[in-house]
Amino acid sequence: MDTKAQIPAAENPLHFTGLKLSKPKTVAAGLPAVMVSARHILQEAGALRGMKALLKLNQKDGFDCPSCAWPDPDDDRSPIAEYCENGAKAVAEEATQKKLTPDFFRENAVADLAELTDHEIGRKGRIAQPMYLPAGATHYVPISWEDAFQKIAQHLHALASPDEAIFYTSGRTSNEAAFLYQLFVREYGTNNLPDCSNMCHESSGVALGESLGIGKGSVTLEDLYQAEVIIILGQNPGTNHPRMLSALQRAKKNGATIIAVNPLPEAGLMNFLNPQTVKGFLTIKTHLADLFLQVRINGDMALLQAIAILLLEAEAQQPGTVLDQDFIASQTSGYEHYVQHLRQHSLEELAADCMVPLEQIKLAANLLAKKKKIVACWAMGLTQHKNAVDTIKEVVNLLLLKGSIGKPGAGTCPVRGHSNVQGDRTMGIFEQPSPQLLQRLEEVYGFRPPQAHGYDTVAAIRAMLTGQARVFFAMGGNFLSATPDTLLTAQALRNCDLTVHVSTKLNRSHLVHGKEALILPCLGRSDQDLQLGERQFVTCENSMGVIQMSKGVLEPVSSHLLSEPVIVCRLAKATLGERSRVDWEQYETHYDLIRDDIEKVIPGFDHYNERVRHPGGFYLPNTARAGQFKTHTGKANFNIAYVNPLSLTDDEYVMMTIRSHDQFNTTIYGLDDRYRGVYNERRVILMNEQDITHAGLQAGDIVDLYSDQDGRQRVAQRFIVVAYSIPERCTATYFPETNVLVPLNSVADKSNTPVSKAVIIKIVPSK
Ligand SMILES: Nc1nc2c(c(=O)[nH]1)N[C@H]1C(S)=C(S)[C@@H](COP(=O)(O)OP(=O)(O)OC[C@H]3O[C@@H](n4cnc5c(=O)[nH]c(N)nc54)[C@H](O)[C@@H]3O)O[C@H]1N2
Ligand SMILES: Nc1nc2c(c(=O)[nH]1)N[C@H]1C(S)=C(S)[C@@H](COP(=O)(O)OP(=O)(O)OC[C@H]3O[C@@H](n4cnc5c(=O)[nH]c(N)nc54)[C@H](O)[C@@H]3O)O[C@H]1N2
Ligand code: SF4
Ligand SMILES: [Mo]
Repeated sequence: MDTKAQIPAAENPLHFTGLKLSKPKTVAAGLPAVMVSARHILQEAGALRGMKALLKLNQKDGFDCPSCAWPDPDDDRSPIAEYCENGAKAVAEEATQKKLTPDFFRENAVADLAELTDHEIGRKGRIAQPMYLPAGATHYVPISWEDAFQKIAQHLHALASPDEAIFYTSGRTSNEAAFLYQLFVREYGTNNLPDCSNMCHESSGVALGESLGIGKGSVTLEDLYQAEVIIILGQNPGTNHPRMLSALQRAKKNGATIIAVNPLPEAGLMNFLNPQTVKGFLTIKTHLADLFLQVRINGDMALLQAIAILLLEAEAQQPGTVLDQDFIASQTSGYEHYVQHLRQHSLEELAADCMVPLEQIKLAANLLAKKKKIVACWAMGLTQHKNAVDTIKEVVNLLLLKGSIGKPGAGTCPVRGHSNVQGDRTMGIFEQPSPQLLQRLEEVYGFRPPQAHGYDTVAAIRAMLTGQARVFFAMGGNFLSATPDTLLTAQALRNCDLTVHVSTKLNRSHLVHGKEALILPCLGRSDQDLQLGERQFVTCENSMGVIQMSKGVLEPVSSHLLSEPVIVCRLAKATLGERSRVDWEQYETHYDLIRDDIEKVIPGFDHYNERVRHPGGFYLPNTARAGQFKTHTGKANFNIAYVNPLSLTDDEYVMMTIRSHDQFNTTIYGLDDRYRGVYNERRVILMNEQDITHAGLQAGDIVDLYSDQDGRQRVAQRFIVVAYSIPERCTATYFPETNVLVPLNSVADKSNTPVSKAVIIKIVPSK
């Protein structure tokens, strides 16, 4: 095996960048956030181009923020700054004026580029024209679009079955591109449509689908504003959904109580200085969490069960005042069984298990007892665990006890990651399509889509490893770095005959490639998209099910870029030719025509072209929001699950892989994690002070991390020990540096999501 390319590609260069530490912050945003936004914009896009983009970011006639999926306000928006620091960084990253010309690829061998850190790779600029890596070659060379599509078509035709190809999607892809992409892939003949959701909120989709009959959250922003209690579990909104803090601030002003559940006292959960208000500028902060429960990693289920027991006890003491008995009787199924199940547990055991003092759990139960309008928000801290589906159902159990679903001010709020990951799924990017979707495609287009389910992300890696899949095509994303078990994924990609990436920026997946490889450069969200001289817009669905238009404003950095919808149309024409029943050519001419057909296939999009032109867009129908539960029982289902106590040997720790403040997934904007007080370094492991002493270590020591959960030894070398406020036996490192330690076969039950928040590791001083 080619070890030279493999080690840096998989593990990143092992040198340090110079750690500096400060006290972790207890307040998020404020002036530093404004300063950092300005710095990124000026450095990358320049003042004029940067301002042009920022003034249209999240405006009703502008473009949707390419960063997270947090919704824009339905009502008034600030005309000059309807975004946060990390939205600005995402725009700076995309709007950069630097570009990678053919000269760049001529001067830099693939193996040399793989030696750079992700941060350095990202700094290089936008990809400016299609590039091709011939078999055995060391450098990418320019290729025409036409030849690129022909090459892909030849490879796809050469496969023994369409199921030997894999078509991945990352969640930035617009509804229009996603719809065409799944249409092409299904007409070609496979359901191999894994996506980033498989690593992200899949567990939420499964849990909510089974318990409430719809795999999406039920609340709107208005519900958050009206909530009496908001519980935030396993989420770091200050970094990953910063404008959620403005919504929380508004909810607090209306009287809401906030309970935060997290192993880390994240600054964004504690206090907020809103840089868009006078008070924020005068450094008058809003206190956010009224109660912070510092749960151990994956202690959430035990905590939630303990709270439920306390609520049942309170109801027994004052019947009819704590639980919503009418709702439970008329709308739910499985209550009796659930109560019996809870009776088998003792509060003391559950408290010990989640490592939250019983007194604090009682405070939480008291805050909930007399309240009727509760919203539960969560993200990766719940979804990326072995028992994630059951833990999320436990959150639902709590809401059901309180009748807190399907009414104003209450419900589920799984906060989505990528800006259009929810929309991509709505458009049919799913390896397990519903029979209804397949039937509609057949009725509208007249071809019979494949019926068998395809590969999700983990299954796709396995299929490439065993040679069952030979062509890998990615619509965005960075598959190598985002997936678990980096060395195995590298091997999987190298096994392919061809890897293709539709991308805006260079990333590691272009450098760890199949025998041949292609990079197809596309327009980003902020770029103007002209077809036949007319400016086009695309549409996205945010975390609360609002469909909105997005119209880029910037001059593209290169005239060779194509939009994602156009790339799909041309690829489909090259691959399917005369055989296709779809008029791909017309879709390229005007995106209204794509939307007309989405309306025919996907429910909820009536009068799509008309309604999406209304400022602010429209809400998709949501059965759980409307209080209807389309489950197999026809009711909202209580779920029964057993807590898994943490069992570790003396030298083992649980590691969660989390995001720093200066990254968007595998895109590394900078080396600081400002709120946590970690500067200029990503190779750190956050540890409890007692554990550091117990392990015979000292803060500042350099350690190697080992994981051998399944007998296969994995190592991530050279991390600096940082003492941090985190429960004992729990540790934290940054994704993607430690993905090399996440076992491919360590996945969540039912959702098959890699368990990236609970990797069992050993910590050994570096030699
Ligand atoms: N700036 C920026 N924004 C982003 C992203 C980004 O990388 N950068 N990524 C986007 C994407 S795709 C996503 S999915 C979201 C991710 O948003 P988050 O889910 O907020 O991201 P993570 O950093 O993975 O943080 C997980 C949080 O859960 C906590 N946690 C970990 N394990 C547990 C546990 O067992 N129980 C509890 N209660 N808490 C736990 C961690 O301490 C951390 O605070 O953000 C989106 N937005
Ligand atoms: N250990 C660990 N692993 C994780 C996670 C974790 O918490 N811990 N989180 C998981 C989660 S939640 C997610 S969502 C996945 C993310 O997995 P991915 O979505 O695959 O990864 P990203 O880093 O978001 O992808 C970034 C790349 O997308 C490309 N890109 C950016 N914008 C565009 C665009 O507009 N169009 C196109 N075509 N390409 C574009 C750029 O080339 C950029 O390099 O990672 C998962 N992996
Ligand atoms: S909260 Fe998310 S979507 Fe909104 S501006 Fe910030 S990064 Fe963009
Ligand atoms: Mo995500």
